[in-house]
Amino acid sequence: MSTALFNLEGKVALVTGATHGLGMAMGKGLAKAGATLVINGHSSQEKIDSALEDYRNHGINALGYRFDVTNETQVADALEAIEKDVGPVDILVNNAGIIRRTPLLEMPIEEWELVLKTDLTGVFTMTRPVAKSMIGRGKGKIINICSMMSELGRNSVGAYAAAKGGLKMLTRNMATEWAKYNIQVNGIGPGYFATSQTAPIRVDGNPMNEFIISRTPAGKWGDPDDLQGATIFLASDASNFVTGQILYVDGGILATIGRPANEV
Ligand code: GCO
Repeated sequence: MSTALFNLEGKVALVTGATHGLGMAMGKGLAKAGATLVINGHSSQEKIDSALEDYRNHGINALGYRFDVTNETQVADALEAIEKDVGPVDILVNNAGIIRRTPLLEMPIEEWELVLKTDLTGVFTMTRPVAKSMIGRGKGKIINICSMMSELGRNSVGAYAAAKGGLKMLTRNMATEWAKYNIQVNGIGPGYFATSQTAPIRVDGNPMNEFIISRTPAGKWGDPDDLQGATIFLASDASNFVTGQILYVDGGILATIGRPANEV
């Protein structure tokens, strides 16, 4: 079988929130498949610079741009700079996101709005100008990073679940409206991965740690690099007739109701 289908040479791939964790792993995967990698970060230039050094240590000459995906002016300015530096974006991975773990009855409205704005509206504001440019070139790939919370609820992550549930449907509607322009829009739903975002619930003694390991048929937390295959597939010609799909990479969590603790 030819691997040309998965070859991303000549493609410019922008991954938002790619200074660490899942975003960095997916970025490295796209670069390994030949893409010119462009990363976004928001919190600090230092974080972007140290991430770029990490990429260089892996033989990847990525470019980094600091901007807020929810700010349309900053997005427009960044896309203009990216197009001048490396060309228009062919592959967009909307990974930037936050989580707040607060029960709904106690969640301040500001916290609710910040999570929905970053994790859902941020995809809308980041994607529209990129999609317009892709329409002009008659092709494009958009990958939205969803979650188990696109399907399942969990105590304390209500705003995040609302955003990720909404993102699943935004993905399907973008796919519906833009398929005629040869733009494929799909989602990846990571299960529970060992990242800084899950670190608070992945510590020994935290009941969530044991629960996730027992609830996941694979019996372990995912390694961020486990997302690279799905990302390359959805970014490549191998998925040219795949759109509006959410590919869950979750070690089997969504496939099962779980098992009793003492069942081997
Ligand atoms: C949590 C976790 C999850 C995971 C991921 C699962 O608190 O339950 O942080 O949200 O990060 O989104 O798909």
